[in-house]
Amino acid sequence: MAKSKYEYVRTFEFEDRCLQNCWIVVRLDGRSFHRFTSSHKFEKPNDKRALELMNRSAAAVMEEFRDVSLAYGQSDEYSFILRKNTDLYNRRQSKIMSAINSIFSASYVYYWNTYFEDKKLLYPPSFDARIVLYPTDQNLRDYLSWRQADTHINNLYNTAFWRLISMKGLSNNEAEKVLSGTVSSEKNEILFKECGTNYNNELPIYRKGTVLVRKLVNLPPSKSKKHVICPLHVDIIGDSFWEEYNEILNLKD
Ligand code: DGT
Ligand code: MG
Ligand code: MG
Ligand code: MG
Ligand code: MG
Repeated sequence: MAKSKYEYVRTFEFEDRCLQNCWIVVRLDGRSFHRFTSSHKFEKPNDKRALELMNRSAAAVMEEFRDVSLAYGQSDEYSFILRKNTDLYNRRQSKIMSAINSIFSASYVYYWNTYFEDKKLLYPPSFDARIVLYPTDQNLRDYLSWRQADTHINNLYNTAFWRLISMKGLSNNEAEKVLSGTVSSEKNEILFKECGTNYNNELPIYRKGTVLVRKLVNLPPSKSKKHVICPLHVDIIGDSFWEEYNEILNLKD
């Protein structure tokens, strides 16, 4: 077919293929969720329904793209890990990142009512996205450790902050003063002594965030096996998770 004289505009497009042999990490983060969570009166510091809605939306991404081998979420963010040798969209960054963001954002709206039956969505939520490439398995594990350590630091602070307000009647400023300059062990102690809360008894989904993995399960009648996406709220910093799910790092093709 003859080319039109307009065809040349394609030469303005640029090559944005992700470097080969690297883990591809796509991280989404809610845009201005400070405002979104307050407009929708999310429970503080954690709204379980909101976290489950995030997990459902992330599972939708994994249902669509088999090359997403793991996802990790906390607060208003989700990270998707694509296997090193994925060929998805010829590894084109903009395609991968925009498709994942779009599936996730549309799912967040689509499933809103499943999780917030009594709450109307007041305006369209949106997410930003970035792609980061990690060349080594250690880099990837350190990335995920960084996100889970962030979950811990924020959740310990937020739990102590809101308990001081709701159980001790402190003002926001007073609670902030009590916590300023404290290290983790001191926050644990304030929670225990002042608020009768053992931090370790808080829900794992709040303390650890959510890891989505694929598990092979038996389907009883036919004894066939099927991959299902499972949410876990476990430590991913230590070695035991990676030993149990060793196929995530060792997948060849
Ligand atoms: P950004 O990401 O720069 O567009 O701005 P934000 O406002 O989204 O800031 P970010 O992502 O650093 O912080 C997430 C906000 O979402 C933060 O204000 C706390 C809020 N948030 C996340 N999960 C929950 C929840 O379960 N309950 C409540 N009440 N707030 C939450
Ligand atoms: Mg942000
Ligand atoms: Mg945000
Ligand atoms: Mg965030
Ligand atoms: Mg098209």
